[in-house]
Amino acid sequence: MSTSRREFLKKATAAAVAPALGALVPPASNIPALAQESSYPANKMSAVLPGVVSEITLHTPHVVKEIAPGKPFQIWSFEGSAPGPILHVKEGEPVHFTMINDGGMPHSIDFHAAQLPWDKYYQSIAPGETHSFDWVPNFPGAFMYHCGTPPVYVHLGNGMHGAIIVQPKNGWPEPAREYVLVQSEWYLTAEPDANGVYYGDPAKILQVVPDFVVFNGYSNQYQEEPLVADPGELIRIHIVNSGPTLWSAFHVIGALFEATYADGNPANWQTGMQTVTIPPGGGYTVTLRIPDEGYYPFVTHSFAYTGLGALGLIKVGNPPDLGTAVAH
Ligand SMILES: [Cu+2]
Repeated sequence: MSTSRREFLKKATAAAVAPALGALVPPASNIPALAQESSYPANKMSAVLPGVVSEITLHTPHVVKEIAPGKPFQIWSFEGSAPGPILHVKEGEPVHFTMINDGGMPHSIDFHAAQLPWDKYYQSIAPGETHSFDWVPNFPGAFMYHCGTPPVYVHLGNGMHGAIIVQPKNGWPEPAREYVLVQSEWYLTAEPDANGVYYGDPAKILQVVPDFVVFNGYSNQYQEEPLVADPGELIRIHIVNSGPTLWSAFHVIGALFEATYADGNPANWQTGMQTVTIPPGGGYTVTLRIPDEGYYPFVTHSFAYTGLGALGLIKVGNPPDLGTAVAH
């Protein structure tokens, strides 16, 4: 298939899906009007859980990427995206970590999965400096990592956060299709600069008036590119809430969670849950098995925020185009 044909189909699918979902969550009035298409790359990422590593290197470049259609934003990043890369390590296995500050201002690291003295390991390093240490993840789970340089809410609000998944020593009882979602908020300056670029607005972060609430950094990105699964297949989703401030009420429309694990630890098991509460700075792992083919939206069920970009889809099997299904 040609690129233009593929692009056309992608846009056509998105256009067909959008009205149906629009009825579900009317856009909130404080979403800024869409600007012209920009030439900046989209801050999108795969939600698929990557393989386990024992070496982690994080650079801290400041980059401009679109965080929603027509909304280029200056991100303070780990490795050029926000959230930073999904990290996956194993319980009990040593991790060698290196941070290289190429961001033009002090930055730091804080691994929620680690047990380390803050005054020694989590201090800011200056631009041009490198910081390295070894640590061992002693608890399995879905954890946040972030820059902890003051003011922390500004470094978080500008994108310096991510998920580190610690695989249980003995693995999970059953293999599954595994995804990782990081929920976070974006707070934009009222106007872009001369190049059309928006910046983080510290006052709005403190007032908690987000322009976007998103999964993995980009508004509604999994409507166009849904997570996929087969009917009856076990799906395991690790969710981290990076905030900076809002709670997540994670819910999958049309499904129930077979198992839920607070902070992603297999010991924290519950069953039959409909919605899980994830605090800022916390995580959850949920499993579900969806019997019937179709589209299953996942949201934060905190509905003042759902329409700000916190709605994705799980596509189970090969259902007909959603727009067509609704239209007929
Ligand atoms: Cu920082």
